[in-house]
Amino acid sequence: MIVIKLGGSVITDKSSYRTFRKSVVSRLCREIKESGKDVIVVHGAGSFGHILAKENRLNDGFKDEKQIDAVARVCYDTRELSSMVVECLIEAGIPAISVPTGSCFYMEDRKLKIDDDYIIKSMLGKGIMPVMFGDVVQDKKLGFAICSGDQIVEILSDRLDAERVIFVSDIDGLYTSDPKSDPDSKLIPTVDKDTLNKIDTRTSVDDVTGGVREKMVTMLRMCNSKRDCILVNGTVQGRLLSLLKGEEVPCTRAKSE
Ligand code: IP8
Repeated sequence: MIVIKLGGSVITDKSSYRTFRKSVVSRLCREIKESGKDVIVVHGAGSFGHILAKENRLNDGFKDEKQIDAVARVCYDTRELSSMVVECLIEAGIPAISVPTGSCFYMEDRKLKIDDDYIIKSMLGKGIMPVMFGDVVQDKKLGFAICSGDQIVEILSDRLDAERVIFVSDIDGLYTSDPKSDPDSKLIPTVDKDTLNKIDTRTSVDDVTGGVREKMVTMLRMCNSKRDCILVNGTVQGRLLSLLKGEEVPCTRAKSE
């Protein structure tokens, strides 16, 4: 099983509220289908989640009544986004069902809990892809909190014993500095804890669940001798497909100790 996270930066325009990149998502879904691999997709929230979540400090948990409208709005927006992603999967010939994280599961102090994975495994057993996504989730300690798609990826990879995890983003991988502002920055093909500590991974885009550094830390935590963890650019046509086919592509791989 391969777990693929379609990042918010690739499926939406993160700087513009509720802007879905339909043609990019359709192409990525076709690439997944064409690879013939056993894949489960998780997606981020992008501009369908982060803008309002940040404005209303939803990741701080319940602080005042004024946040409640925003909780409902963000849940509405992320569900709409997920329906659009699932539509692209179905159009590509992949039967998929959106499984809203905040409607099916809960959190405890910002940690996602999936006590019962029957829904997920039952769909998979029937050849249906359950699609989970970054969402506002009810939290037993904080009232509610933001669950990032990365957290979901981490849990699913363990539960489904994934041999590979691919984070699809809008950059080729991890760079020595921000490639959007520094023309001399270089792609790092393999990253370990030491390399990560030495580089500058600040990003300019607002993100309530962390940027590239957080992603790398997650990737390093998830990879092991049996599980590969890779960050790849999904905005380049055919790159995900090549990676899935086992070809060499520009990307960053997390290296286990
Ligand atoms: O885009 C964040 O999920 P992510 C979810 O995977 C919300 O970090 C609602 C901001």
